[in-house]
Amino acid sequence: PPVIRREDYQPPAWLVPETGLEFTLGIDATLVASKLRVVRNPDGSGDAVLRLNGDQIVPLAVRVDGAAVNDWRLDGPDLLIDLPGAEHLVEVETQVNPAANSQLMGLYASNGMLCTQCEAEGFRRITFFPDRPDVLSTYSVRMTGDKGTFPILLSNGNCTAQGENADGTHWAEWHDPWPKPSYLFALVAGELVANHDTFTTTSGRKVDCNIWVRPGDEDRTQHAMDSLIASMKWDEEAFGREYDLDLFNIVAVSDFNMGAMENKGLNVFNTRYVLADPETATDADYDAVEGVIGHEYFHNWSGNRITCRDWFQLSLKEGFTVLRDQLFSADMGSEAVKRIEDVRVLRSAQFPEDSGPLAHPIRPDSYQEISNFYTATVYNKGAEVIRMMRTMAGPQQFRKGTDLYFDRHDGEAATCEDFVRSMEQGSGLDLAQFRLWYSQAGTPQVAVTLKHEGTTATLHLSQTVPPTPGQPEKQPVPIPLRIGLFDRESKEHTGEQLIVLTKASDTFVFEDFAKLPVLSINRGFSAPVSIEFDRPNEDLVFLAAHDDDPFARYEAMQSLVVQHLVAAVSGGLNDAARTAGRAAIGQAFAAIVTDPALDDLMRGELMILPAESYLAEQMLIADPGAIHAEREALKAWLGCEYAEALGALHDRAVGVPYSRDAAARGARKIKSQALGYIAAGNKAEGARRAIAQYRSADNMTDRQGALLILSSLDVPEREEALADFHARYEANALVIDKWFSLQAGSFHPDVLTHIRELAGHPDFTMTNPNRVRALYMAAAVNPKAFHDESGEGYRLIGDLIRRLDPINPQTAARFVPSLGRWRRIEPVRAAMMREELQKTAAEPDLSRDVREQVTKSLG
Ligand code: B3K
Ligand code: ZN
Repeated sequence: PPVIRREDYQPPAWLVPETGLEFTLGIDATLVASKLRVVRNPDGSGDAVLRLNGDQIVPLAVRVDGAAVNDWRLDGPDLLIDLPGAEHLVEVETQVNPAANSQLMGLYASNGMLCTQCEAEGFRRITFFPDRPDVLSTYSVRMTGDKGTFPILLSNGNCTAQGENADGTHWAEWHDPWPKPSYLFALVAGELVANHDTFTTTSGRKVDCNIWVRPGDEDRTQHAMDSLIASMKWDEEAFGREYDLDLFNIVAVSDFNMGAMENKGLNVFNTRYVLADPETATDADYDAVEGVIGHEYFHNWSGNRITCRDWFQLSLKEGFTVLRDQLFSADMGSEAVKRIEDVRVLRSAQFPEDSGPLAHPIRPDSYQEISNFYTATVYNKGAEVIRMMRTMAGPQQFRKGTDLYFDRHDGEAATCEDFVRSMEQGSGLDLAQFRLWYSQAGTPQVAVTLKHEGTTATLHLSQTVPPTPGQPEKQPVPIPLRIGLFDRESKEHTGEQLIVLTKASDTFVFEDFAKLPVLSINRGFSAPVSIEFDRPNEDLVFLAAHDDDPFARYEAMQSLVVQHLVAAVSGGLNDAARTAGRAAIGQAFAAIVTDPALDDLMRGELMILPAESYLAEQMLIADPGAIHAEREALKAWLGCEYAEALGALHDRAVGVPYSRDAAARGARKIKSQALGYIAAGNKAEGARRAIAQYRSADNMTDRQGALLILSSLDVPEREEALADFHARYEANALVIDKWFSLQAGSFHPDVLTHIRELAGHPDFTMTNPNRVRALYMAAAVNPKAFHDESGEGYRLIGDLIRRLDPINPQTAARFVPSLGRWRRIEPVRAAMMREELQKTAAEPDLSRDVREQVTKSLG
């Protein structure tokens, strides 16, 4: 497959200022007639040929300026038309089969309704068009369909007219006044009901807000509506961005490849990020709904009003919008907890990407299939890169930078460079060297030493950016580090400072320290780097108990555990060292469990042990079996050693009645955390408490929390609870997803057998991405299942990729990176992982999506 390169960008030869689309809707045959006003781009190549992209469609009729023409031709999937003049009206008719569209790109059927997904290149599966983000057009849409099947007809912008025909069909016309790229087009038709509310913008525009769902689901939409209205208000206050249409529609669909899509005025969502009530959604689900609703809404400015020039600039909208949704969620809840969660996601999803065969800069240089670049690097590291600018500039200067960016590029298809330049000029930062963060892949490593002599503390920092595919040599990047130096006696620091490491290595001197201070570094995770700092356990215990930066406190606890487990796994711990290490961890853990000054949400966060994938990341070659065993052993030791305190914590939390306030959510969080440790330390006691919690639960957080514990235990209560859960929620697909996922994610000794049985369960289907992810993604990220020494876990995922690829290549490709980690895994497992990749590579009709990921993973 051809490689598309950033450096080859050419402006479009033709522009399409206006687009008219007429749909005659049918579940298995929809007719699409387009009317494109095309004009030669004065900044284009002057090419007389109009290239309209297509994908698995054929032109049924082609007209230019009203007359049928024959001098068109196909170039692979694309339609080429020779155009003599500077401006023409081009009309093309085509037909698609939504019911047969299992890829869920373009126009497809879900649950009897019709919907679209066009980003990145799905529009070309609906009609022929210059399907690239720098061709902006105003869209007028007319659709006609059976009134019974499609009572609701929606598209972007405003509904301008509607009516009924004598034959039982009806029609609607929609017009979107804002020019947009084709990837933001959307159409939805089907039986839907709305939760309706209004929001009045700061300048007085009254916006009708609708959350559309299938009849029966409307009672679970209030949280989504509240989140939408909160987002609209927040963006006005935090970024000065106001909504720009009189209507904002969100539609929930159950078959969807990712989370949601920011189509102009008509966001399409995966049901899992819309529907929530206490009975069926966990606290984490509530947070995810709020975060994703915010994210898609914020795209209206960072993505839609200013879009991307080409797909290499994806992080321009995604990284920035992730940062915006992170700041929003932080403002809606606990800033400290949100920051810790965001870092956990980055470390478990992005760090492995950065250190593996698929590593790429946040602004990639090339791709074969753009769908493969909707990654944690482009999204989450992209957000971290913009967050660093904010840290260096300060929030006020940063806002000047974003204001200038929005002002200057409104209505344009922009580049990452445009953003950086606006930020530079608006905020006053010099970002010359900082631009390397856009072009270099890999997580920088910062080695730290702190020395003390007389009254001087000397901090020495040195950085290396590891080589990544295609980038053997790296330059130093600017690394903003928030630091604090703590006096051991007073337990206070001398004031936080921001230092920026710009060179390969540098020294920073601090005066007036009678003794060696305790260094708190990368506070708030001010830079997305990994810190290498060898220091005594007592310093980490000190910070875990006293650091006033909540992230740093969490980090100290994590480092304490990471240091210990890495040493244990590498066989570097004698009995004495093991005992000393556990004692230090225990001391910090006990302080966390009992500290009356901590709120429970934060306590719950601090109690979480580092993920096995993050531990593996710390080792050049990891032995997943040993990591799992050591981590579980530590958990059991903590559970045993602190049984009493954990029991008391669980009892206290059980006594807090359900509500959505922070205290009650905190109680539920520590309830599940405590239960996990108790069960690890004492199976019978864990089972006893878990089944009691399960039976008395009046909300999904508690019920799922208890079931999660039970599903890992080999006890009779396990089957009882799982059967009850299934029977209770049979009719609710999102909850049945949980039922699949918690079993596939469990540490039960027979987890692989369970997964195999679940794959044959009547509720399992390969055509619904939520269900596929519920079973197989849970398995792929479950170290016990995936890395089972038999290799069964690798075969499971390999088989899945090969079976899913012909149905839904985009979703299939998402499973490849887990196998692609083989180079960092011990040789016996590595060989089995590689074998699955090779077996996949040998398939003759692999999609471009899977082909690219597999080839790079083997390469
Ligand atoms: N922009 C979409 C992602 C589309 C993914 C296409 N493969 C959702 C989002 O990031 O908001
Ligand atoms: Zn996004």
